[in-house]
Amino acid sequence: MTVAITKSVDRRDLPRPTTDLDRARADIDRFGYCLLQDAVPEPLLGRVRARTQAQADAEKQLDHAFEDGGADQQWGAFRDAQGRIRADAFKARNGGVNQRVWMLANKGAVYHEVLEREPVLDLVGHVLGDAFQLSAFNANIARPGSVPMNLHTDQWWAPIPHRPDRRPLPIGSTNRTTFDRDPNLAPDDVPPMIAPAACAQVIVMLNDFTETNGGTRIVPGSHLWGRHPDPELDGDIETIAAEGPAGTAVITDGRIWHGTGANSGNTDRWGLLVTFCGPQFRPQENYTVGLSDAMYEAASDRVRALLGFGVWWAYGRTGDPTVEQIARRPALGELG
Ligand SMILES: O=C(O)CCC(=O)C(=O)O
Repeated sequence: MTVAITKSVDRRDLPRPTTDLDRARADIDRFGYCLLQDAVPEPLLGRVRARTQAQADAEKQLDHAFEDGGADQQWGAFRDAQGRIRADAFKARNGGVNQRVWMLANKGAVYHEVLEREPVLDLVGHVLGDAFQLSAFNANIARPGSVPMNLHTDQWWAPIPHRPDRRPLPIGSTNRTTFDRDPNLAPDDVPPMIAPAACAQVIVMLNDFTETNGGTRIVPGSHLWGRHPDPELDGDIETIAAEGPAGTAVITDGRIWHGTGANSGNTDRWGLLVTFCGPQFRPQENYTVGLSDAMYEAASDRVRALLGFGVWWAYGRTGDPTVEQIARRPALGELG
């Protein structure tokens, strides 16, 4: 599909930074994203930025940095053509330009404060409803010279509706590059039924995002097209850059086509990527295993629930299905 945005959407209507939650909800519904200004206000923003900078620098110094954004470092390309895992591929010495800092829920209590920002949770709830959990919490530092990230949705794994007379791709055979699609549909056809949003991403601008420094590229309205972007079909699709002042968050419906922009400027672009998913899905980061004792102790009940310690209609339990939150210890074992 090579639709120019201007064919389907008047650019003057596109989301702009706003603190008006009604406007933000309407933008998400219509365009698949909104720009929530002051999503993380000062002085919290400054503390988050300082912590992120210190963590990123230390990870780089210790050779723990994960570096993508080079021509051969597309995020998700974890295997080579033979299916072998590409250990060590995501390093500056192998062409990586950007830096990702993973699992921020473990890297400072200040990140838990970000998770408790009410207006952000309100808009995530607008996309996902009453219950949701954290799926991933990372930083993405887009550095000068990076290439654009491939367009993708954040719910490539979500099952899609299918006609009863067509056997769908089994859900366990779906992966980052292989999606189910009805062969009877032309690339430009929107299927009569599409899958709902199963996740929502919050991209917090730690410094100003601009087109030049790699502001997230978005295809407005694509959340309602019912398919994933395909590099062959959609290589020349028009995108816009999410731009806004530091502290603004891009809050997306998980079906929106998007990716990190190329940084063609000379300063870094600092963003937090906070992804939430419905309670029935598997989060990207496994907090129940990976969270440190210190960060577990520091977390409020609400943050613990977001981190997967909450039990949702008996899912996530370690024993008794009526408990609200699981304990951080082994469940009852062999007796008698
Ligand atoms: O860094 C960005 O602007 C977006 C990154 C992104 O879309 C992702 O990592 O899934």
